[in-house]
Amino acid sequence: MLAGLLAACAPDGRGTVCDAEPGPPQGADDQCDGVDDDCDGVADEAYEDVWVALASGGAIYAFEASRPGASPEAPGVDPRPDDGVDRLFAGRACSRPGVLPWADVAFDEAQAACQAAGHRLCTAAEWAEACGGPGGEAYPYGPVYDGLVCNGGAFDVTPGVPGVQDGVLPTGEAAVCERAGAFDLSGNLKEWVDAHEGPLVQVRGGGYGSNLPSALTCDLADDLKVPSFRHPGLGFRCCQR
Ligand SMILES: [Ca+2]
Ligand SMILES: [Ca+2]
Ligand SMILES: [Ca+2]
Repeated sequence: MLAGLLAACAPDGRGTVCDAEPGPPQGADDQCDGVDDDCDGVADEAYEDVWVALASGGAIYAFEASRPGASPEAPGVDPRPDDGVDRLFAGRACSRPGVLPWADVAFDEAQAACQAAGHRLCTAAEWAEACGGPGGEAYPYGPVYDGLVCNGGAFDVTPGVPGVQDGVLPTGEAAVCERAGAFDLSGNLKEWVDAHEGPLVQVRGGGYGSNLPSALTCDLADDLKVPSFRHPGLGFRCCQR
């Protein structure tokens, strides 16, 4: 065979063989796209989440958690086979701007998704600090309710259409619903936190269908769900120490 050729006839004359050595996989696996770019068996392990530091230590996701591969139009794909077997989602959570957040998620799934990313669910104290700030204000934007800042029930997600439409927005799209770089702590999706009261778990911040100002505050602590509860308006975010 001539030097420099990569393919040659097989010894038995049937087909060709290639003498190239397999190279290293190409590219870092640093996009939260659900693709295992470096073929190490884990998708998106080098993706760097967007964090906001907490004064008390540690950090919180700047955005409501999203699935790998989420886009502004679609919340990403759940890769669990639809075979009726009860198993947790195996993928990681991501903190990314401008994508539909991860909703319809049970407490154990939210916890597993944070752990798959190397993190954990936020505690109630971490979550409340990020939302209200060190002074414990009622809303991410200040002490006084304003229904047009965060995506609660009074917020219209399609202003061109008559009436007030409720629905989920891509992460961070309500750009002034923010404190210190953390978005959507009030409204958009409600969020699981790792705070248990008997058999129930706390859900924080209110959501796109929450009409009462009191249901959208940073210190709301009486929205309790069973851990298996799932809803299109309920998501989570992750924290780390
Ligand atoms: Ca990988
Ligand atoms: Ca990837
Ligand atoms: Ca939220």
